[in-house]
Amino acid sequence: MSKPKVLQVGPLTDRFQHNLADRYDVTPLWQQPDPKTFLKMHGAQFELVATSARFGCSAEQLAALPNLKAISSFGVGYDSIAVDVARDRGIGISTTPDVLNDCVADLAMGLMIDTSRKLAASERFLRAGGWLNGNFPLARRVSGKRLGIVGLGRIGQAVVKRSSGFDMDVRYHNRSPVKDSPYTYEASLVELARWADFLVLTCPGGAATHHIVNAEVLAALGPTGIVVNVARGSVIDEQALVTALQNGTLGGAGLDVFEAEPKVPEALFALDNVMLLPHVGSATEETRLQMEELVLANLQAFVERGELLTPL
Ligand code: 8YV
Repeated sequence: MSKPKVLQVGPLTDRFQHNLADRYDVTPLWQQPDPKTFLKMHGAQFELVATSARFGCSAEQLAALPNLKAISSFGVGYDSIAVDVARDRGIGISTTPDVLNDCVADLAMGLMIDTSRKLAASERFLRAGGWLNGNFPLARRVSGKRLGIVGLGRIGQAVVKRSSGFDMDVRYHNRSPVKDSPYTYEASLVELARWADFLVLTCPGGAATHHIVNAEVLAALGPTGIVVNVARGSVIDEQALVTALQNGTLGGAGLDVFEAEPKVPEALFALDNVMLLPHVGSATEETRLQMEELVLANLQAFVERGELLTPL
C-alpha cells in the first residue's frame, strides 16, 4: 500500500523527519528550490500538512492547497497558522498542548528567579574577577511576592502551581474570568501590573494580544517590577520595553521570546537587568520527544479515523 502524502512546511529534528518518512510520503517544502512555485504547481496533491508553531501555514499557502484536510502542528502556539481560513474550509488543525506545560512553566520560574536574584549577572561578575574587588550588589527576594499572570490557561496554571511553593499571592488577567478559579481576576492589565511584582506572560500570541504589554503597563509595573515573557514576542511592545529598561522605569525582564526571532534588539545586550533566552521554553529532550510523538499521533488518528487527537 502506498504511504499517504504529507507536506512538511519547515524542518524539525532528524529523529522526527525519520519517523515521519517511515510512515508517510513526505515532501519537504523548505527544500524545494522555489517553494511558492512548487506549491502552485503541486499543492493539490496534499491532504495533510505537518508544520510547527515556528513555520505555521499561511493563508497564501492554504490557497495553494485546495484539497487540504488536516494540519498537524508541533508546538502549542497557532499564531503562525491562518486559523480562520482553515476553519472556514473545514480543515482540521491540531497542536501539541499539555505535554509542554511543565517545561515552559519551569522556565518561567527560572526567569523569575534569575531576574530577581541576578544569577547570570552575578556569575558574569564572578567570572570577570569582580568578586576579588568586592561583593556583588544586593538583589531582590522572590518568595512571598505578588505574581500577575497574563493568560491563565494551561501554562499559566502550571506557573501558579509552582508559585505556591514560593508563597506568592496570585492574580490574573484574561479576556474574561476563568470559571471556578480561586484567584482574583483583574479586568485591567494596567491595574494588574500596578499590583504585581512579577508580570508573567503565558497568553497566546496573535492579533488579540498584540502589544497589550505597552509603555503604560510597563510603567505601572514600575522600577522594581519584572516582566517575564514565555508567550510570544508580539505580546510586548519591544521598543517600549527597551526604553523602560534603559531608563530604569522597569526593574527587569526575563525574555524567552522576541518580536523578530531570531533577532534580538542589540540594546538589550548591554543591560544587566535582563535575561535573554533563545526561545527554549519547551526545548528539553523529554518534552520535545512528546511533542514529536503527538504530531505523529494526530496524523495517524486523522488518516485512520478522520479525527485529530488534540484539535484546536
Ligand atoms: C515550540 C512554542 O517549540 O509551542 C510553542 O508554541 O513556541 C515552542 O514550544 C516552537 O515554537 C516550535 O516551533
